[in-house]
Amino acid sequence: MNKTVLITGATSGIGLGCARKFAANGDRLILTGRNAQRLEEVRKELAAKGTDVLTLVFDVRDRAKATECIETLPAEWKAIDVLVNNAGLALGLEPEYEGSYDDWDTMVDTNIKGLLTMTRLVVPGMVKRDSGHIINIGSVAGDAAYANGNVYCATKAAVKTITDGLRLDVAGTAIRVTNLKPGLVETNFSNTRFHGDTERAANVYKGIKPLTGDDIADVAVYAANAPAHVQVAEVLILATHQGSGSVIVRK
Ligand code: NDP
Ligand code: 8X3
Repeated sequence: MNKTVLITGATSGIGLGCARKFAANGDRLILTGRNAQRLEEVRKELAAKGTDVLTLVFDVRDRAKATECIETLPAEWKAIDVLVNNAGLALGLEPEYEGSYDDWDTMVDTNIKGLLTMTRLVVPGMVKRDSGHIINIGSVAGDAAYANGNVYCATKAAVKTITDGLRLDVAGTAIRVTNLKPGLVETNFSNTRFHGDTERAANVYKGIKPLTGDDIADVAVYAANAPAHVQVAEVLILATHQGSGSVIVRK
């Protein structure tokens, strides 16, 4: 059955992969992001293939704007079936004692507080309807810290705990809650992490075939379409030559 799927950070990488895969699955999409022009390009691409798309431009750290956008959704878009909390980022890769306060604030505000804001805004409607699915994009980085990953890893550990907490809180309803934990996915992630140092970013994916946004989206679409009694609670998705957050065998 067609679902209404809201994806945060749908302009790039895993979020864009999810937009394309849920569209191919026949779902209707609410795509959110900060870059209005990119969002419009994605909307046009998917609309050309027959997908009904609504775009919302806001930063997940802007709680007032996020609230306004969700509370003023047109009536026919209000019943969100699937929330994909994807918007997020890493900034920096350095020892904790040398980290940037600004980078830390941005990661905590986006990866933890932004995800919480969207959850708080969307899930009450799901509870009322006794129906829905929250798919949070966590990370292998949340399972164990890797060297110099410190605060980013902590935000993804928080995503795991927040996801587990929500699953407990809605266990009496038909709502399902999923934490997808990708390893190395080639997206704009490393460019952002290294503040636009494209050469350093490219090195992250050298000597290994990394995952793609589509690979993660495939798992999201599977989880959202599993039979109603099946709750895909957590999935760790690694490239074949990645053993853990810190073990990558390059050839
Ligand atoms: P990308 O940089 O390609 O995409 C990130 C998306 O999040 C972009 O659309 C970006 O928009 C958006 N975003 C970032 N900050 C905000 C914000 N404050 N408000 C709204 N949107 C925002 O990276 P990925 O696709 O790789 O990252 C998506 C998620 O996957 C993140 O949560 C990341 O932590 C997680 N992840 C990534 C892995 C990887 O190896 N790539 C592995 C495991 C998890 P904009 O263009 O405006 O910045
Ligand atoms: C992104 C994957 O291993 O770079 O969460 O932290 S990793």
